[in-house]
Amino acid sequence: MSTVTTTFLVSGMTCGHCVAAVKEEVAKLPSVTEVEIDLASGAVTVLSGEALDTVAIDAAIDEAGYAVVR
Ligand SMILES: [Cu+2]
Repeated sequence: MSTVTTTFLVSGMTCGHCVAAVKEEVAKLPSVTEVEIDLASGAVTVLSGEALDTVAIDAAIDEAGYAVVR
């Protein structure tokens, strides 16, 4: 199985709780195997078995209470 790496920026995260909330929602997306988040920059790196749907990513981040920077 190949691994797809998706990176994007999330605004509004200020502490470890924010990171955990975003991580939890992103981890629910189909085929996601790993989620790395850098709190300082807001950079989110997601490893998944299939390409992730941009709309689904936006919805997941929105669900967590934050916004993707586009
Ligand atoms: Cu927080």
